[in-house]
Amino acid sequence: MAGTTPRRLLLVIVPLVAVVPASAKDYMVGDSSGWKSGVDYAAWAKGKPFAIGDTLSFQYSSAHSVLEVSEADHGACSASNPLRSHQGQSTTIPLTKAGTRYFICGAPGHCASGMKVAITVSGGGGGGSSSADNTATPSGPSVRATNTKPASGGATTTDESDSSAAGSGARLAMGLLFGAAGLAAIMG
Ligand SMILES: [Cu+2]
Repeated sequence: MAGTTPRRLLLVIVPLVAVVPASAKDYMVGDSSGWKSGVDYAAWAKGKPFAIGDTLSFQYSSAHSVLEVSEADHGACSASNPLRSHQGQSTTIPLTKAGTRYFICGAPGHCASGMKVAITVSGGGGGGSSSADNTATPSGPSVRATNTKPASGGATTTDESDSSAAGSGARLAMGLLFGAAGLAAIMG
């Protein structure tokens, strides 16, 4: 009874991979410019899909620092009451929860000359509609699953009934079914 065809294996693997969210991303603040004066960090941060699990990486010279501050202190460039203070020319900030976090440089005048950035982290789980892979159906919290299913389904289930042009929900259900069946085949 070792009848596990390669196709079955594929059907198992694809759904499992599709469900796992895109791997955590590390954002180098300022990209190749790093953390220094004269960079427009608002422009840098704009539109970036910061998500829970991602990290910020600040790379800077010893002239600078990274202070996490309140929204008010970010707006006022006040370094006198930081929530957290980082030095050492390389600082990695894990984005552990949804919300906006504010960072400025603690060196006098640097925040005013642009060393300030606000990072808005979107909610975790399925809510990440701002992820890179929102192509067709921006409908529910399971956007990732439904989006990837038609592509993989069309590619792999050639001999199965490919007739269902109606509704990605049916395709999703089918995909899960095939996945479960394949899993059962492997387990059993
Ligand atoms: Cu600075």
